[in-house]
Amino acid sequence: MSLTSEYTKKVLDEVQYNHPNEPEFLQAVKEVITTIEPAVKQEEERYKKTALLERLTEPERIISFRVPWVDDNGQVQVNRGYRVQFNGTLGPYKGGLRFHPTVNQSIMKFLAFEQVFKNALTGLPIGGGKGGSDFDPKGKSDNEIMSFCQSFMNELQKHIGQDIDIPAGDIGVGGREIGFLFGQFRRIRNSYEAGVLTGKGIEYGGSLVRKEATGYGLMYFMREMLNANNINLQNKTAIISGSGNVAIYAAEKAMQMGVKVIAMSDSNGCIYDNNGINLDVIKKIKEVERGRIKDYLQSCPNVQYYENNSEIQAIYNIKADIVLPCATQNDINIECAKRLAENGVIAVGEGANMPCTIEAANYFIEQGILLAPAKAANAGGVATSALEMSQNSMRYFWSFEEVDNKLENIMINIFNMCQQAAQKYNCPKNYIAGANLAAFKKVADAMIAQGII
Ligand code: NDP
Ligand code: 2IT
Repeated sequence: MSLTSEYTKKVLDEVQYNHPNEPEFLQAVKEVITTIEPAVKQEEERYKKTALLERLTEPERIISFRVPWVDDNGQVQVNRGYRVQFNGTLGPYKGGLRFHPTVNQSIMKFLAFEQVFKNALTGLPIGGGKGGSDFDPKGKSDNEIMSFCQSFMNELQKHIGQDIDIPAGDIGVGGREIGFLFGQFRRIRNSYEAGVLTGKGIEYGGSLVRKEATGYGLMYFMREMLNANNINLQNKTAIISGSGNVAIYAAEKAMQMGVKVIAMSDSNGCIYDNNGINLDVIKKIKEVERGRIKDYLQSCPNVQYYENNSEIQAIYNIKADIVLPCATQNDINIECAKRLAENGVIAVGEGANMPCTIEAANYFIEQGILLAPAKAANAGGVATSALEMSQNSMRYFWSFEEVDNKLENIMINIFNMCQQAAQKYNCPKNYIAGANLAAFKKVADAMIAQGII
């Protein structure tokens, strides 16, 4: 798809010129600008005059800081921390923290940029932000994780608050890390500001269903998308990349919906069990032992394990009806997309953020393979984070069923918004365009209402 408006072309050129070393950020911006162009054209003069797209693609603030900490050998280590406060028009900045050695400014900016649109789709009052560090939690002791989290929070606490910016988890940040971060925040501030972080433990202000929310929400969205195309999930097979928080609870809900999950992975390789994966074993390995997916063979020796050793990750060679990329960005490139299409995939649901390259996503749409886009399909996590904030403000909590019902309704609404926007702009099965158009309209209107900020 090429741009036809002078204004969108100019903005995209400028972003490319200004950030040549930020490929992930450029990719995310390019996808949004190309798909929202029809809406931009309708109000081009107004957007141009108010530099709406220039403001939309420039973060309000980027914070980057040193994180020194002491390892178990007494050696001082230094990492880099970030918080990108991208757009606070709809509410306080909201978005996760990622701890992974690949973290850099480009990845932080792409994630924060996407979060602005995702959060708009939830319909809840949250702006978009993201943060994290190049710290690698793998192989670290609990003591090292705590030492790092405390040092990270010593700096981050200057920039967050329940009405300012509310971090949560992402890759490498789960309940354990949020606990250490919250403890340090509380200690420094000497105040119990429960709503400053989400994904907290249930015993100290966390919400039921937050742990499950991204994966469950993904499957609620998938069900709606498939229903709208007269396809039933029952008895379909699925492969799920990753075996972390999103992958595990996508698998759990998929199984509850009658789907047979036959493969899951981590960055080393995948397990394949044609009889269906035993999720209890995966939970034990990943949530309790923090082990590798290969360890699955110790409990279930008769399954296949394939190491990743080529451009296409091993899991994507397995034939299935449904593919749920739930690991990381750009997992599925064009070669991988073609392989999946050859294998007869019906639908792809993006649990991870930007797991498909632009070429791969366009290829799926051209081939009539249904694609549930990340900004919409994985919004259940942040939506439930916003429900956690509501409960913290009320100093109250809801039951599992109450939160789950709210989550389900939010995901149904998000699907309907994507579908309606896609229809309105004449691209009926392009839910990426639908998601971006619906979210853009909301953020743009609010930005204009708030003046030149
Ligand atoms: P976790 O840390 O719990 O799990 C990440 C999983 O992805 C692990 O299995 C990990 O394998 C795999 N993975 C990570 N990086 C790579 C890589 N470079 N190559 C191959 N595999 C990799 O993270 P989450 O489940 O929370 O997050 C997964 C995705 O979902 C991310 O894209 C995240 O941004 C997105 N997301 C998360 C939400 C949440 O609420 N947590 C909400 C919305 C989106 P290994 O152990 O080998 O590294
Ligand atoms: O990418 C995401 O939406 C998340 N990691 C969840 C963010 C949140 O604030 O719950």
